[in-house]
Amino acid sequence: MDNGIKDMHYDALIIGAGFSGLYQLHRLRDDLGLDTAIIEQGKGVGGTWYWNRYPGARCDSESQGYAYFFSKKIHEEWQWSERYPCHSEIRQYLNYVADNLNLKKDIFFGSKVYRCTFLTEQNLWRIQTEQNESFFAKWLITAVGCLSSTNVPKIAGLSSFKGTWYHTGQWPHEGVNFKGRKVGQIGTGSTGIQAAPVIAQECEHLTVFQRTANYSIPARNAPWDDAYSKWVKNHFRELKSLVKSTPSGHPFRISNDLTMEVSENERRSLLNDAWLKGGLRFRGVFNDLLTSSKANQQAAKFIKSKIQEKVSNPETAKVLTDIDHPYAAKRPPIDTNYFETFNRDNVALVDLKDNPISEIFPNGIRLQSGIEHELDAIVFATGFDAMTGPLVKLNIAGTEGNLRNYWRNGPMNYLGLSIPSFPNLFMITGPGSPSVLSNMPVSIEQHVDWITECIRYCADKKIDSIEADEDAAKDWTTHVDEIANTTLLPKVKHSWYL
Ligand code: NA7
Repeated sequence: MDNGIKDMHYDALIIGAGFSGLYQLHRLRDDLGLDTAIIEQGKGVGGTWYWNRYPGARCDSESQGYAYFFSKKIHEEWQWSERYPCHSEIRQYLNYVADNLNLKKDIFFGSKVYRCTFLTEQNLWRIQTEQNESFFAKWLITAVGCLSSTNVPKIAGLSSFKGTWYHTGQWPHEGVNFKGRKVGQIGTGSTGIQAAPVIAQECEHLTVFQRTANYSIPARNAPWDDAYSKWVKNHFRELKSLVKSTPSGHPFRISNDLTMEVSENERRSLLNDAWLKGGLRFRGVFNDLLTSSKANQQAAKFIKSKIQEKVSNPETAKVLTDIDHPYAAKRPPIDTNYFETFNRDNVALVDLKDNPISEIFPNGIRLQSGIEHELDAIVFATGFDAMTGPLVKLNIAGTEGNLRNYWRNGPMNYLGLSIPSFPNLFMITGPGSPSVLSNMPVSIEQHVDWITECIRYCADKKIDSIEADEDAAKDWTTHVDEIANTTLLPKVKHSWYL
Protein backbone atom coordinates (compact mmCIF):
# COMPACT_ATOMS: atom_id res chain seq x y z
CA MET A 1 0.00 0.00 0.00
CA ASP A 2 1.31 3.44 -0.86
CA ASN A 3 1.05 5.42 2.39
CA GLY A 4 3.16 8.28 1.00
CA ILE A 5 6.12 7.30 3.19
CA LYS A 6 9.41 6.95 1.38
CA ASP A 7 11.59 4.05 2.63
CA MET A 8 15.35 4.31 2.15
CA HIS A 9 18.02 1.78 3.14
CA TYR A 10 21.63 2.50 4.03
CA ASP A 11 24.51 0.85 5.85
CA ALA A 12 24.99 3.89 8.07
CA LEU A 13 23.05 7.05 8.79
CA ILE A 14 24.28 10.21 10.43
CA ILE A 15 22.06 12.90 11.91
CA GLY A 16 23.49 16.40 11.46
CA ALA A 17 25.72 18.10 8.89
CA GLY A 18 28.03 20.18 11.04
CA PHE A 19 31.72 19.59 11.72
CA SER A 20 31.07 16.10 13.09
CA GLY A 21 28.54 14.80 10.57
CA LEU A 22 30.54 15.90 7.54
CA TYR A 23 33.73 14.23 8.68
CA GLN A 24 31.86 11.10 9.74
CA LEU A 25 30.25 10.83 6.31
CA HIS A 26 33.64 11.17 4.65
CA ARG A 27 35.19 8.44 6.79
CA LEU A 28 32.38 5.89 6.56
CA ARG A 29 31.69 6.45 2.87
CA ASP A 30 35.17 7.08 1.51
CA ASP A 31 37.36 4.99 3.85
CA LEU A 32 35.07 2.09 4.77
CA GLY A 33 33.04 2.08 1.56
CA LEU A 34 29.73 2.04 3.44
CA ASP A 35 26.55 3.28 1.85
CA THR A 36 26.10 6.32 4.10
CA ALA A 37 23.93 9.42 4.22
CA ILE A 38 23.36 12.41 6.47
CA ILE A 39 19.91 13.57 7.51
CA GLU A 40 19.99 17.32 8.20
CA GLN A 41 17.23 19.61 9.36
CA GLY A 42 18.78 22.79 7.89
CA LYS A 43 18.89 23.71 4.24
CA GLY A 44 22.67 23.77 4.23
CA VAL A 45 25.73 22.48 6.03
CA GLY A 46 27.07 24.12 9.20
CA GLY A 47 25.33 22.49 12.15
CA THR A 48 25.29 24.96 15.02
CA TRP A 49 26.77 27.58 12.68
CA TYR A 50 23.91 27.14 10.26
CA TRP A 51 21.55 28.51 12.93
CA ASN A 52 23.72 30.87 15.02
CA ARG A 53 23.77 34.02 12.90
CA TYR A 54 23.04 36.61 15.59
CA PRO A 55 24.89 39.96 15.51
CA GLY A 56 28.48 39.42 16.58
CA ALA A 57 28.32 35.59 16.28
CA ARG A 58 31.87 34.39 16.17
CA CYS A 59 33.81 31.39 17.39
CA ASP A 60 35.82 31.77 20.60
CA SER A 61 38.42 29.25 19.41
CA GLU A 62 41.21 30.70 17.31
CA SER A 63 40.82 29.96 13.64
CA GLN A 64 44.18 28.27 13.08
CA GLY A 65 42.96 25.55 15.45
CA TYR A 66 39.21 25.64 14.72
CA ALA A 67 39.42 23.41 11.70
CA TYR A 68 39.86 19.86 10.50
CA PHE A 69 43.30 18.32 10.72
CA PHE A 70 42.63 15.08 8.86
CA SER A 71 43.63 16.58 5.52
CA LYS A 72 46.81 18.49 4.78
CA LYS A 73 45.32 19.52 1.45
CA ILE A 74 42.27 21.15 3.06
CA HIS A 75 44.49 22.87 5.59
CA GLU A 76 46.74 24.27 2.90
CA GLU A 77 43.99 25.34 0.52
CA TRP A 78 41.91 27.17 3.10
CA GLN A 79 42.79 30.54 4.56
CA TRP A 80 41.08 32.12 7.58
CA SER A 81 40.86 35.88 7.54
CA GLU A 82 40.72 36.72 11.26
CA ARG A 83 41.97 35.49 14.60
CA TYR A 84 38.44 34.25 15.43
CA PRO A 85 36.25 33.11 12.54
CA CYS A 86 32.82 34.73 12.29
CA HIS A 87 29.75 32.58 11.70
CA SER A 88 29.58 33.18 7.95
CA GLU A 89 33.24 32.35 7.43
CA ILE A 90 32.78 29.05 9.29
CA ARG A 91 29.87 28.20 6.98
CA GLN A 92 32.04 29.06 3.98
CA TYR A 93 34.72 26.74 5.33
CA LEU A 94 32.31 23.85 5.89
CA ASN A 95 30.80 24.38 2.43
CA TYR A 96 34.28 24.34 0.98
CA VAL A 97 35.05 21.04 2.77
CA ALA A 98 31.71 19.50 1.76
CA ASP A 99 32.23 20.48 -1.89
CA ASN A 100 35.85 19.41 -1.90
CA LEU A 101 34.91 15.93 -0.64
CA ASN A 102 31.72 15.79 -2.72
CA LEU A 103 29.62 15.23 0.40
CA LYS A 104 26.44 17.16 -0.42
CA LYS A 105 25.10 14.53 -2.81
CA ASP A 106 24.70 12.23 0.22
CA ILE A 107 22.96 14.71 2.49
CA PHE A 108 19.19 14.95 2.86
CA PHE A 109 18.69 18.65 3.62
CA GLY A 110 15.49 19.95 5.15
CA SER A 111 14.69 16.60 6.80
CA LYS A 112 13.82 16.82 10.48
CA VAL A 113 14.13 13.62 12.49
CA TYR A 114 11.34 13.05 14.98
CA ARG A 115 11.93 9.43 15.97
CA CYS A 116 14.69 6.78 15.92
CA THR A 117 13.71 3.22 16.77
CA PHE A 118 15.86 0.14 17.08
CA LEU A 119 14.13 -2.81 15.37
CA THR A 120 15.54 -5.74 17.32
CA GLU A 121 14.54 -8.54 14.95
CA GLN A 122 15.99 -6.87 11.87
CA ASN A 123 18.97 -5.43 13.80
CA LEU A 124 18.27 -2.10 12.13
CA TRP A 125 17.63 1.47 13.16
CA ARG A 126 14.56 3.13 11.67
CA ILE A 127 14.78 6.91 11.48
CA GLN A 128 11.60 8.81 10.71
CA THR A 129 11.41 12.41 9.59
CA GLU A 130 8.68 15.01 9.59
CA GLN A 131 9.03 15.01 5.81
CA ASN A 132 7.49 11.51 5.61
CA GLU A 133 10.75 9.69 5.08
CA SER A 134 11.67 6.41 6.75
CA PHE A 135 15.36 5.58 6.72
CA PHE A 136 16.79 2.20 7.72
CA ALA A 137 20.41 1.46 8.60
CA LYS A 138 22.49 -0.88 10.69
CA TRP A 139 24.59 1.94 12.14
CA LEU A 140 23.22 5.20 13.51
CA ILE A 141 25.47 8.10 14.45
CA THR A 142 24.20 11.24 16.11
CA ALA A 143 26.18 14.31 15.05
CA VAL A 144 23.73 16.78 16.54
CA GLY A 145 26.14 18.95 18.54
CA CYS A 146 25.93 19.89 22.19
CA LEU A 147 24.32 23.30 21.85
CA SER A 148 21.65 22.99 19.20
CA SER A 149 18.42 22.78 21.16
CA THR A 150 17.48 26.37 21.96
CA ASN A 151 16.22 27.44 25.37
CA VAL A 152 13.49 30.08 25.38
CA PRO A 153 12.62 30.49 29.06
CA LYS A 154 8.99 30.05 29.96
CA ILE A 155 8.20 33.63 30.88
CA ALA A 156 4.51 34.41 31.29
CA GLY A 157 2.99 36.66 28.67
CA LEU A 158 5.47 36.14 25.83
CA SER A 159 2.65 35.43 23.38
CA SER A 160 1.06 38.79 24.25
CA PHE A 161 4.17 40.75 23.25
CA LYS A 162 3.34 43.24 20.49
CA GLY A 163 6.93 43.58 19.28
CA THR A 164 9.09 40.86 17.80
CA TRP A 165 11.28 38.41 19.67
CA TYR A 166 14.24 36.32 18.59
CA HIS A 167 16.43 33.58 20.01
CA THR A 168 20.09 34.00 19.11
CA GLY A 169 20.37 30.31 18.18
CA GLN A 170 17.52 30.57 15.63
CA TRP A 171 18.42 33.88 14.07
CA PRO A 172 16.56 34.90 10.89
CA HIS A 173 18.78 34.27 7.88
CA GLU A 174 17.87 37.61 6.35
CA GLY A 175 19.12 39.40 9.50
CA VAL A 176 17.21 41.79 11.76
CA ASN A 177 17.06 45.55 11.40
CA PHE A 178 17.17 47.10 14.89
CA LYS A 179 17.40 50.69 13.65
CA GLY A 180 15.14 52.99 15.63
CA ARG A 181 13.97 50.16 17.93
CA LYS A 182 14.09 49.73 21.69
CA VAL A 183 15.65 46.32 22.26
CA GLY A 184 15.77 44.17 25.40
CA GLN A 185 18.37 41.44 25.60
CA ILE A 186 17.98 38.67 28.17
CA GLY A 187 21.15 36.73 28.94
CA THR A 188 24.80 37.56 29.47
CA GLY A 189 26.55 34.30 28.61
CA SER A 190 29.06 34.02 25.75
CA THR A 191 26.35 34.79 23.22
CA GLY A 192 24.85 37.82 24.97
CA ILE A 193 28.33 39.20 25.54
CA GLN A 194 29.05 38.97 21.80
CA ALA A 195 25.68 40.30 20.71
CA ALA A 196 25.14 43.34 22.98
CA PRO A 197 27.97 45.54 21.61
CA VAL A 198 26.82 44.99 18.03
CA ILE A 199 23.10 45.46 18.70
CA ALA A 200 23.85 48.60 20.75
CA GLN A 201 25.52 50.22 17.75
CA GLU A 202 22.43 49.79 15.63
CA CYS A 203 19.38 50.17 17.84
CA GLU A 204 17.85 53.24 19.42
CA HIS A 205 18.17 51.80 22.91
CA LEU A 206 19.39 48.52 24.39
CA THR A 207 18.46 47.20 27.82
CA VAL A 208 20.53 44.22 28.96
CA PHE A 209 18.80 42.03 31.54
CA GLN A 210 21.45 40.29 33.64
CA ARG A 211 20.59 37.39 35.95
CA THR A 212 24.19 36.43 36.73
CA ALA A 213 27.15 38.74 36.28
CA ASN A 214 29.91 37.19 34.21
CA TYR A 215 33.63 37.44 33.67
CA SER A 216 34.88 38.12 30.19
CA ILE A 217 38.33 38.47 28.68
CA PRO A 218 38.99 40.73 25.68
CA ALA A 219 39.09 38.63 22.52
CA ARG A 220 41.46 41.02 20.74
CA ASN A 221 40.20 39.89 17.39
CA ALA A 222 42.06 41.18 14.35
CA PRO A 223 42.62 40.20 10.73
CA TRP A 224 45.46 37.73 10.23
CA ASP A 225 48.29 39.33 8.32
CA ASP A 226 49.80 37.63 5.28
CA ALA A 227 52.90 36.48 7.12
CA TYR A 228 50.88 34.68 9.80
CA SER A 229 48.50 33.11 7.25
CA LYS A 230 51.53 31.82 5.37
CA TRP A 231 53.00 30.46 8.58
CA VAL A 232 49.75 28.60 9.34
CA LYS A 233 49.65 27.06 5.85
CA ASN A 234 53.26 25.94 6.08
CA HIS A 235 53.05 24.48 9.57
CA PHE A 236 50.35 21.87 9.23
CA ARG A 237 52.26 19.15 11.07
CA GLU A 238 53.28 21.39 13.96
CA LEU A 239 49.77 22.79 14.42
CA LYS A 240 48.19 19.35 14.20
CA SER A 241 50.56 17.93 16.75
CA LEU A 242 49.94 20.93 19.01
CA VAL A 243 46.13 20.70 19.03
CA LYS A 244 46.25 16.93 19.44
CA SER A 245 48.56 17.17 22.43
CA THR A 246 47.16 20.01 24.55
CA PRO A 247 44.55 19.06 27.17
CA SER A 248 41.97 21.39 25.67
CA GLY A 249 42.77 20.80 21.99
CA HIS A 250 43.45 24.50 21.55
CA PRO A 251 46.55 25.69 19.68
CA PHE A 252 48.28 26.97 22.80
CA ARG A 253 49.95 25.39 25.78
CA ILE A 254 48.75 25.66 29.38
CA SER A 255 51.37 26.98 31.76
CA ASN A 256 52.89 24.76 34.43
CA ASP A 257 53.12 27.73 36.82
CA LEU A 258 51.06 27.60 40.00
CA THR A 259 49.40 30.88 40.88
CA MET A 260 50.56 31.18 44.47
CA GLU A 261 54.08 29.99 43.78
CA VAL A 262 55.08 33.13 41.94
CA SER A 263 55.58 36.50 43.60
CA GLU A 264 52.74 38.99 43.68
CA ASN A 265 54.48 41.18 41.14
CA GLU A 266 55.13 38.33 38.78
CA ARG A 267 51.55 37.11 39.14
CA ARG A 268 50.19 40.51 38.26
CA SER A 269 52.56 40.76 35.32
CA LEU A 270 51.64 37.30 33.97
CA LEU A 271 47.92 38.04 34.32
CA ASN A 272 48.42 41.36 32.61
CA ASP A 273 50.30 39.80 29.70
CA ALA A 274 47.57 37.20 29.32
CA TRP A 275 44.93 39.95 29.42
CA LEU A 276 46.74 41.80 26.65
CA LYS A 277 47.05 38.67 24.50
CA GLY A 278 43.34 38.04 25.14
CA GLY A 279 41.05 35.15 24.37
CA LEU A 280 40.62 31.72 25.93
CA ARG A 281 44.40 31.57 26.35
CA PHE A 282 43.88 33.60 29.53
CA ARG A 283 42.60 30.45 31.25
CA GLY A 284 45.98 28.80 30.68
CA VAL A 285 48.10 31.49 32.29
CA PHE A 286 48.37 29.34 35.42
CA ASN A 287 47.94 25.63 35.78
CA ASP A 288 45.61 25.69 38.77
CA LEU A 289 42.96 28.30 37.97
CA LEU A 290 40.27 25.66 37.75
CA THR A 291 41.39 23.47 40.63
CA SER A 292 42.40 25.86 43.40
CA SER A 293 39.96 28.35 44.90
CA LYS A 294 42.81 30.50 46.13
CA ALA A 295 44.39 30.63 42.68
CA ASN A 296 41.06 31.31 41.07
CA GLN A 297 40.34 34.21 43.43
CA GLN A 298 43.51 35.91 42.21
CA ALA A 299 42.40 35.74 38.59
CA ALA A 300 38.86 36.75 39.53
CA LYS A 301 40.10 39.79 41.46
CA PHE A 302 42.28 40.79 38.53
CA ILE A 303 39.45 40.52 35.98
CA LYS A 304 37.03 42.45 38.21
CA SER A 305 39.55 45.25 38.57
CA LYS A 306 39.85 45.42 34.78
CA ILE A 307 36.07 45.56 34.38
CA GLN A 308 35.92 48.39 36.93
CA GLU A 309 38.52 50.31 34.94
CA LYS A 310 36.45 49.98 31.78
CA VAL A 311 33.00 50.96 33.09
CA SER A 312 32.56 54.64 33.92
CA ASN A 313 29.38 54.46 36.01
CA PRO A 314 30.34 52.98 39.43
CA GLU A 315 26.83 51.61 40.04
CA THR A 316 26.87 49.78 36.71
CA ALA A 317 30.40 48.54 37.36
CA LYS A 318 29.23 47.20 40.73
CA VAL A 319 26.42 45.19 39.15
CA LEU A 320 28.74 43.87 36.42
CA THR A 321 31.36 42.74 38.91
CA ASP A 322 29.01 41.25 41.48
CA ILE A 323 29.99 37.79 40.23
CA ASP A 324 28.91 34.79 42.29
CA HIS A 325 31.11 32.03 40.85
CA PRO A 326 34.78 31.26 40.26
CA TYR A 327 36.34 32.43 37.00
CA ALA A 328 35.88 29.87 34.19
CA ALA A 329 33.68 27.62 36.33
CA LYS A 330 31.03 28.64 33.82
CA ARG A 331 31.99 28.73 30.15
CA PRO A 332 34.27 31.81 30.13
CA PRO A 333 33.20 34.32 27.50
CA ILE A 334 35.56 36.48 25.49
CA ASP A 335 34.40 39.80 24.12
CA THR A 336 34.90 42.78 21.90
CA ASN A 337 33.94 45.92 23.82
CA TYR A 338 31.29 44.27 25.99
CA PHE A 339 31.91 46.22 29.18
CA GLU A 340 32.64 49.44 27.25
CA THR A 341 29.16 49.13 25.73
CA PHE A 342 27.67 50.11 29.09
CA ASN A 343 29.34 53.53 28.74
CA ARG A 344 27.07 54.31 25.80
CA ASP A 345 24.14 56.66 26.34
CA ASN A 346 21.74 54.25 24.65
CA VAL A 347 22.54 51.22 26.85
CA ALA A 348 21.16 50.29 30.27
CA LEU A 349 21.85 47.36 32.54
CA VAL A 350 19.10 45.77 34.61
CA ASP A 351 20.08 43.57 37.53
CA LEU A 352 17.69 40.65 37.84
CA LYS A 353 19.40 39.05 40.80
CA ASP A 354 17.00 40.33 43.43
CA ASN A 355 14.34 41.53 41.06
CA PRO A 356 13.64 38.88 38.40
CA ILE A 357 11.43 39.20 35.37
CA SER A 358 7.84 38.56 36.39
CA GLU A 359 6.24 38.69 32.96
CA ILE A 360 6.28 39.97 29.45
CA PHE A 361 3.43 42.36 28.72
CA PRO A 362 2.35 43.66 25.29
CA ASN A 363 4.79 46.60 25.42
CA GLY A 364 7.79 45.08 27.12
CA ILE A 365 9.16 43.36 30.21
CA ARG A 366 7.86 43.75 33.76
CA LEU A 367 10.00 42.94 36.79
CA GLN A 368 8.80 41.49 40.07
CA SER A 369 9.06 44.94 41.68
CA GLY A 370 6.55 46.21 39.10
CA ILE A 371 9.12 48.25 37.14
CA GLU A 372 8.34 48.13 33.42
CA HIS A 373 10.75 48.35 30.48
CA GLU A 374 9.09 49.33 27.20
CA LEU A 375 10.51 47.42 24.25
CA ASP A 376 9.97 46.91 20.52
CA ALA A 377 12.08 43.75 20.34
CA ILE A 378 13.34 41.08 22.74
CA VAL A 379 16.49 39.07 22.09
CA PHE A 380 16.74 35.83 24.04
CA ALA A 381 20.44 35.12 24.48
CA THR A 382 19.36 32.47 26.93
CA GLY A 383 21.37 29.52 25.73
CA PHE A 384 20.49 25.96 25.04
CA ASP A 385 19.09 22.77 26.44
CA ALA A 386 22.70 21.69 26.36
CA MET A 387 24.37 18.30 25.89
CA THR A 388 21.45 15.90 26.44
CA GLY A 389 18.80 18.20 24.87
CA PRO A 390 19.59 17.57 21.20
CA LEU A 391 19.80 13.80 21.82
CA VAL A 392 16.62 13.25 23.79
CA LYS A 393 14.74 15.41 21.29
CA LEU A 394 15.46 12.75 18.65
CA ASN A 395 13.13 10.45 20.56
CA ILE A 396 15.48 7.48 20.42
CA ALA A 397 14.15 4.08 21.48
CA GLY A 398 16.64 1.26 22.13
CA THR A 399 16.07 -2.29 23.35
CA GLU A 400 14.97 -1.14 26.84
CA GLY A 401 12.90 1.86 25.88
CA ASN A 402 13.31 5.58 25.31
CA LEU A 403 16.52 7.53 25.91
CA ARG A 404 14.70 10.29 27.79
CA ASN A 405 13.57 7.71 30.31
CA TYR A 406 16.89 5.85 30.34
CA TRP A 407 18.64 9.10 31.22
CA ARG A 408 16.07 10.30 33.77
CA ASN A 409 18.74 10.16 36.51
CA GLY A 410 21.52 11.55 34.32
CA PRO A 411 23.22 10.77 31.01
CA MET A 412 24.88 7.44 31.84
CA ASN A 413 27.00 6.28 28.91
CA TYR A 414 30.46 5.06 27.99
CA LEU A 415 33.12 7.62 26.85
CA GLY A 416 30.38 9.96 25.67
CA LEU A 417 30.16 7.63 22.67
CA SER A 418 27.87 4.71 23.39
CA ILE A 419 24.87 3.90 25.59
CA PRO A 420 23.94 0.49 27.03
CA SER A 421 20.78 -0.95 25.42
CA PHE A 422 21.16 1.29 22.36
CA PRO A 423 23.00 -1.10 20.03
CA ASN A 424 24.94 0.15 17.01
CA LEU A 425 24.26 3.74 18.02
CA PHE A 426 27.16 6.14 18.47
CA MET A 427 27.16 9.72 19.70
CA ILE A 428 29.80 12.18 18.54
CA THR A 429 30.83 14.37 21.50
CA GLY A 430 28.07 13.08 23.74
CA PRO A 431 27.69 14.02 27.42
CA GLY A 432 30.64 12.91 29.52
CA SER A 433 33.14 13.34 26.70
CA PRO A 434 35.55 16.31 26.54
CA SER A 435 33.41 18.04 23.86
CA VAL A 436 32.53 21.56 25.00
CA LEU A 437 35.41 21.67 27.49
CA SER A 438 37.72 21.46 24.49
CA ASN A 439 38.23 22.92 21.06
CA MET A 440 35.35 21.09 19.41
CA PRO A 441 36.73 20.12 15.98
CA VAL A 442 39.67 18.36 17.61
CA SER A 443 37.45 16.32 19.92
CA ILE A 444 35.12 15.64 17.01
CA GLU A 445 37.91 14.17 14.90
CA GLN A 446 38.91 11.91 17.77
CA HIS A 447 35.36 10.60 18.21
CA VAL A 448 34.75 10.14 14.49
CA ASP A 449 38.01 8.22 14.12
CA TRP A 450 37.11 6.03 17.12
CA ILE A 451 33.63 5.28 15.76
CA THR A 452 34.98 4.55 12.28
CA GLU A 453 37.58 2.13 13.59
CA CYS A 454 35.00 0.45 15.82
CA ILE A 455 32.69 -0.10 12.83
CA ARG A 456 35.60 -1.32 10.73
CA TYR A 457 36.48 -3.79 13.50
CA CYS A 458 32.90 -5.06 13.67
CA ALA A 459 32.83 -5.54 9.89
CA ASP A 460 36.17 -7.39 9.88
CA LYS A 461 35.14 -9.67 12.73
CA LYS A 462 31.58 -10.12 11.41
CA ILE A 463 30.11 -8.62 14.57
CA ASP A 464 26.52 -7.56 13.96
CA SER A 465 25.81 -5.66 17.11
CA ILE A 466 27.81 -3.69 19.62
CA GLU A 467 26.79 -1.58 22.63
CA ALA A 468 28.36 -0.25 25.81
CA ASP A 469 28.50 -2.60 28.76
CA GLU A 470 26.36 -1.26 31.60
CA ASP A 471 29.09 -1.62 34.24
CA ALA A 472 31.58 0.16 31.98
CA ALA A 473 29.09 2.98 31.46
CA LYS A 474 28.46 3.31 35.20
CA ASP A 475 32.19 3.34 35.89
CA TRP A 476 32.81 5.96 33.21
CA THR A 477 30.01 8.19 34.47
CA THR A 478 31.28 7.91 38.06
CA HIS A 479 34.80 8.68 36.83
CA VAL A 480 33.59 11.82 35.02
CA ASP A 481 31.83 12.99 38.20
CA GLU A 482 34.94 12.32 40.29
CA ILE A 483 37.10 14.33 37.92
CA ALA A 484 34.56 17.17 37.82
CA ASN A 485 34.57 17.24 41.62
CA THR A 486 38.31 17.90 41.68
CA THR A 487 37.61 21.17 39.85
CA LEU A 488 35.67 24.32 40.66
CA LEU A 489 33.07 23.57 37.95
CA PRO A 490 30.40 22.22 40.31
CA LYS A 491 30.56 25.45 42.37
CA VAL A 492 28.07 27.19 40.12
CA LYS A 493 24.33 27.69 40.48
CA HIS A 494 23.27 27.80 36.80
CA SER A 495 25.69 26.21 34.35
CA TRP A 496 25.00 24.26 31.21
CA TYR A 497 28.38 22.55 31.75
CA LEU A 498 26.58 20.57 34.46
P1 NA7 B 1 24.57 30.38 28.23
O1 NA7 B 1 26.02 30.37 28.50
O2 NA7 B 1 23.75 29.26 28.76
O3 NA7 B 1 24.00 31.78 28.74
C1 NA7 B 1 22.62 32.00 28.85
C2 NA7 B 1 22.38 33.31 29.54
O4 NA7 B 1 20.98 33.51 29.63
C3 NA7 B 1 22.92 33.36 30.95
O5 NA7 B 1 23.36 34.66 31.22
C4 NA7 B 1 21.69 33.01 31.77
O6 NA7 B 1 21.76 33.47 33.10
C5 NA7 B 1 20.64 33.75 31.00
N1 NA7 B 1 19.30 33.24 31.24
C6 NA7 B 1 18.80 32.02 30.94
N2 NA7 B 1 17.51 31.94 31.31
C7 NA7 B 1 17.20 33.13 31.86
C8 NA7 B 1 16.01 33.66 32.44
N3 NA7 B 1 14.90 32.93 32.53
N4 NA7 B 1 16.04 34.92 32.90
C9 NA7 B 1 17.17 35.65 32.81
N5 NA7 B 1 18.31 35.21 32.28
C10 NA7 B 1 18.33 33.96 31.81
O7 NA7 B 1 24.29 30.41 26.66
P2 NA7 B 1 25.08 31.18 25.53
O8 NA7 B 1 24.26 31.07 24.30
O9 NA7 B 1 25.49 32.51 25.97
O10 NA7 B 1 26.38 30.36 25.36
C11 NA7 B 1 26.33 29.00 24.97
C12 NA7 B 1 27.60 28.57 24.34
O11 NA7 B 1 27.49 28.75 22.96
C13 NA7 B 1 28.83 29.31 24.62
O12 NA7 B 1 29.39 29.09 25.83
C14 NA7 B 1 29.72 28.89 23.50
O13 NA7 B 1 30.24 27.60 23.73
C15 NA7 B 1 28.79 28.85 22.39
P3 NA7 B 1 22.43 32.54 34.25
O14 NA7 B 1 23.91 32.69 34.06
O15 NA7 B 1 21.97 31.13 33.96
O16 NA7 B 1 21.92 33.06 35.51
